[in-house]
Amino acid sequence: MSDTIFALASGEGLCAISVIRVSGPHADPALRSLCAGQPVPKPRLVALRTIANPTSGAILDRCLVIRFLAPASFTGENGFELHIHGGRAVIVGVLEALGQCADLRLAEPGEFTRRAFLNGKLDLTEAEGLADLIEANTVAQRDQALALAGGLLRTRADAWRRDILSLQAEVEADIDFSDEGDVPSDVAAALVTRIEPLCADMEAVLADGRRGEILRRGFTVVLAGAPNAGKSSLMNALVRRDVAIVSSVPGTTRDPIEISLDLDGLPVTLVDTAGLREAGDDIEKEGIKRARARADAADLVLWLSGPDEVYDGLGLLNGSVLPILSKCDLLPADSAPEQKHRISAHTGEGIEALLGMITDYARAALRPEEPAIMSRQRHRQGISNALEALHRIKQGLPIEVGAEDLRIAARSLGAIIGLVSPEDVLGEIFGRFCIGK
Ligand SMILES: Nc1nc2c(ncn2[C@@H]2O[C@H](COP(=O)(O)OP(=O)(O)O)[C@@H](O)[C@H]2O)c(=O)[nH]1
Ligand SMILES: [Mg+2]
Repeated sequence: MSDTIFALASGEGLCAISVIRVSGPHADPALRSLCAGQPVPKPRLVALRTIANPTSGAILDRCLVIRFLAPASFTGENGFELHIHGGRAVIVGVLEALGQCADLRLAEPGEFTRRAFLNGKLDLTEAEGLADLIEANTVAQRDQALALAGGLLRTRADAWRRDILSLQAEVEADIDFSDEGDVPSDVAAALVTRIEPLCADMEAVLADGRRGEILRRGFTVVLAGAPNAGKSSLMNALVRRDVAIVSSVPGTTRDPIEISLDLDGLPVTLVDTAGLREAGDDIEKEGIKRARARADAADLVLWLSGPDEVYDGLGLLNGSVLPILSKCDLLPADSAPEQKHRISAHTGEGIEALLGMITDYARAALRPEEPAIMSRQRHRQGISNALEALHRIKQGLPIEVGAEDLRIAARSLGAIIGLVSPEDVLGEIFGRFCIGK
């Protein structure tokens, strides 16, 4: 029998109502001792109850209670929720009282969702979708999390897996009964043709430019250029508040500074870096090294150079680079326009337009109108492993080897949805949840 767990499910800090959830076989006795002398609420109906400490009898709150009976609950176990007043003393009092109830203990991070998974209430991808939903900061992240939590990847992976399992059954029957003539003997020959559409389907899903993963972490825009090019000033102008150090001393910004923005529902992370140039002291060298690493990993680099700039490090960078002419207020009004986007952090010229351009780049990379099927490396790995096994079959190995590869492919897809999930994989996934989820 599993432990009965409890936790504060709502956030810390001043709030009107806080939610405490309890799940496990001893939930009902605990509820009875908290609401001593009052009727036990009917399952799934909200009831108003006075909660008291079972040991001291001290009244803790008058609050709403919802009781759940297994299996009709989030975790699939017996449980209840208390919607108490949000004061610190109320929360602490109720948590203490629960701790005094027999066989109850504080939940570990993600333990409620882990139980829901173990009780078959949701699969691993749906659990990950819930974790993403809790962390979603922008509309596009929320939409993707809802799609994952709603079974978008599970449905797809499961359909592939079923197709592969039925092929596997045919192939194994063909191996077992090949002398008896009661199964089609051309199964082996047909196998390669039949896995072809599966391979094509998986390849199409894998060729997504990792947009689901980028959407989860945010589209990263790195501001790069020589020291004094105006990167930190531009960062401040873009976020409209003083977040980065603006200074006329070259090499001031030594550590990358990150700001997360919501641009039209898209998560965008701006990174201000140390200027890229030759040398300086050791600390600056390290800053430049980090700046280079960030620029190489960026989804988009804004390469800044001022009107008087001679150093052009554009060639140093890989990937998408948007060249920017900074400090354009220093140019005479009649100067010939360069083939660069002109901005001035001082006058604000070109800043709105630049935000629009960044948003367009992010939208093109993330394509938020259509939810991504994969949003984690784990998902990509599972599909790639399955695909690799199917590709081996196409090399025309003996049918017994083909049967084993089908088994590997099915198992890799099963791992995505959590049909085969080693303890360390589960620990890794659920350990990242917050306590109370
Ligand atoms: N005239 C003018 N000066 C600027 C502009 N942006 C930055 N500066 C100046 O250029 C110097 C370096 O700016 P900073 O943002 O620290 O550059 P960074 O080293 O690239 O981060 C500072 O003296 C800023 O005041 C601008 O748009 N116009
Ligand atoms: Mg700077």
